[in-house]
Amino acid sequence: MTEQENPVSMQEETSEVEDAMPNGNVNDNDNSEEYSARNITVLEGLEAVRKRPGMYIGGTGLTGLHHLVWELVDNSIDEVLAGHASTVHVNIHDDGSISVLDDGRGIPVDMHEATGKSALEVILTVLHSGGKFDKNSYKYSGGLHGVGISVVNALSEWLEVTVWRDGGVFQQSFKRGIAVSEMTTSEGADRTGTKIHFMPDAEIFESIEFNFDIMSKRLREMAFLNGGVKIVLRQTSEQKCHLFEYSGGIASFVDYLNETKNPIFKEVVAFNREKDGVVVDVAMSYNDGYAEQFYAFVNNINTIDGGTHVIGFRAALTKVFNRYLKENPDLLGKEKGKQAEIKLTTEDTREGLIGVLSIRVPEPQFEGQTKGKLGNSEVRGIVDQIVSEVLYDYFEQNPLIARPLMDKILISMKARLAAQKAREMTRRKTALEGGSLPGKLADCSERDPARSELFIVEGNSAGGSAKQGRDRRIQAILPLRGKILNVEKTRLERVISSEIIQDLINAIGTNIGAEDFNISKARYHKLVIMTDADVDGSHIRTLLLTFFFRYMPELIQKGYLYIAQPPLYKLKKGKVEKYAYTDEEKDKIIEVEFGGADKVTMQRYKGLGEMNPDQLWETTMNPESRILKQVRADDETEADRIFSVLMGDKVEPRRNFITQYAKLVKNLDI
Ligand code: 0RA
Repeated sequence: MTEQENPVSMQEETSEVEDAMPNGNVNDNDNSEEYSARNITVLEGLEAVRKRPGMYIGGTGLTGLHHLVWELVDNSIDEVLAGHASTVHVNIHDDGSISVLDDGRGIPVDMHEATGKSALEVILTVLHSGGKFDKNSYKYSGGLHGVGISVVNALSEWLEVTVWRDGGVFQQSFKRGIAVSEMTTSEGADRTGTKIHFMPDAEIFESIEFNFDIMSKRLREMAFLNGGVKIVLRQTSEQKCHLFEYSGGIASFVDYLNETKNPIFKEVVAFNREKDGVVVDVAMSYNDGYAEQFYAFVNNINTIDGGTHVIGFRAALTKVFNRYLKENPDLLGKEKGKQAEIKLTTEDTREGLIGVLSIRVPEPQFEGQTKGKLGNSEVRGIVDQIVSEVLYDYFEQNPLIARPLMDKILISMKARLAAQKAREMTRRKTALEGGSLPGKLADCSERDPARSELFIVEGNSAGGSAKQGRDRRIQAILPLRGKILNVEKTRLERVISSEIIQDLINAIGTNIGAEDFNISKARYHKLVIMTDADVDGSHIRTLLLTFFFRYMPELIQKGYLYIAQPPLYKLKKGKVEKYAYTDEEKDKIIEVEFGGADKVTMQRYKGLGEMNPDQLWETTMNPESRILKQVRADDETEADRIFSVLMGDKVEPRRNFITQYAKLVKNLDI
């Protein structure tokens, strides 16, 4: 794996072109001449795109904006996959514009006799220009991908294209999709390739600011999914540069995810097969943890809601392990006799699994609200068959991998059965006692979850203040005594037998676990973690976040989880009292509001318990004046790595992480 921060060379590869065409300086000659028939087609196409951008790029928010880049990068990656290019450079320029450069063959520039236009201009201006020049007509295209460069052009305030081909340099400029110059030609190109440099149109997008981290994450993913492609992302203004190149493809992806885990076997199991036009690529590994991390892609698009390919994969996995067990009953040891009763479920085969499934389907149907789910029914059987066959053969030929893995899966099965028993007991207890709200919970009177808040409060004394200070109509308080379990190092059966965790689960009402978790049973739509502003408090907060991330991730995705921000200081001068939530704010209040430190008294709050109920209400709980930070996990892969590193049991990555990010650690969990 090669990823570098700020490598030595920050040179722009094509500086001579940059100089010849300064950013944004496009020749402004809005054509007033009569449009010929061909231009009308162009205009109609552009208008359609500008009128309903959502139909082409999914929306005009951050996702839609970044879609412009993915569209261009897809085209360049195709050129690499076809064997004509090696590298794709993506630059975020100082003015916020983007360029995508490749060293491929260059977009064709030959003139069409009939229209008097170059192929280049047609590709850039005609929607779905089709035919010979439309590479998308025969590639595997995904959801909104492959809509064409013309869509990017239509949604750009300006766009400049440069092609190096046949020893010449060809350039043309556009404004909002319309050519504002003829294609220019000059001699003396010593390379081939294509560069597209554009400024998104602020009239179309809610914001035109690109996000380096979003781009880095997706480009890394693209480099994994298209092994061998080299992608360089640069942002000169920030001196940032990431280089992604993974010759091992998705097996490298699994290696990357494994960095923070203890794999059961070193080798990543990886294979690639094709059947009925569907290409199936699998890479997988197991570790000694309990969480599953599984990513599924269709035509390079992350299918976060799964679909037929994932169903096929899971069915195959369960089948293969059950079959292997049947053929190798000695694995059961003393319980050999019970073989007939033992049936592994899909849950058993998913504990500690790190897997990437990447398939290519000629005509994918994406379903669901966010189009994150594959619907093609034929895919299920194809994936099932390929994975069953290949994986079973692999296990037969590699008993040194298969046997320890089977041992692990049998342990998972036993844990599942034990947890099931424990849950049944809890359910029975619940039924007997008629409702299982924890005794420590001071509930609110409101019954509508959308208007109810639960404060999860560290320590009993702070819990007492919170109970007295709260708005009892809408705010419930659950005090936690002591530290909660580190769920990263504990398996489910112990997690759910912990009293603190049971209180938490019962108060929230959703239950946990793949089968039992039910978001619609959430009793509050705001869960607020309120801990002291000291080391212990931040540890408890991280433990709680780990629990929510691992066992109730949907709460985070729905935006239900928050962190309270109690003030750090109380400042007083005469009768005037002020609260400061940061050190900067403290300095500012002293300077600006109190006119200097003279006669100012300052109290530093170390714990919530130091505030009386009124103060706690006013500073931290009152919806009118409080500050809450919403917990978000935009990048699940990164969040998983961070929790594994901080809470898992591998010391080395934690040490590296903490040294690397020492300054940032206080902001980690927001
Ligand atoms: C159509 C035909 C050919 C290449 C391309 C398009 C092409 C498009 C893009 C977009 C970004 N980079 C690109 N590189 C190439 C083939 C031309 C030939 O036969 O030489």
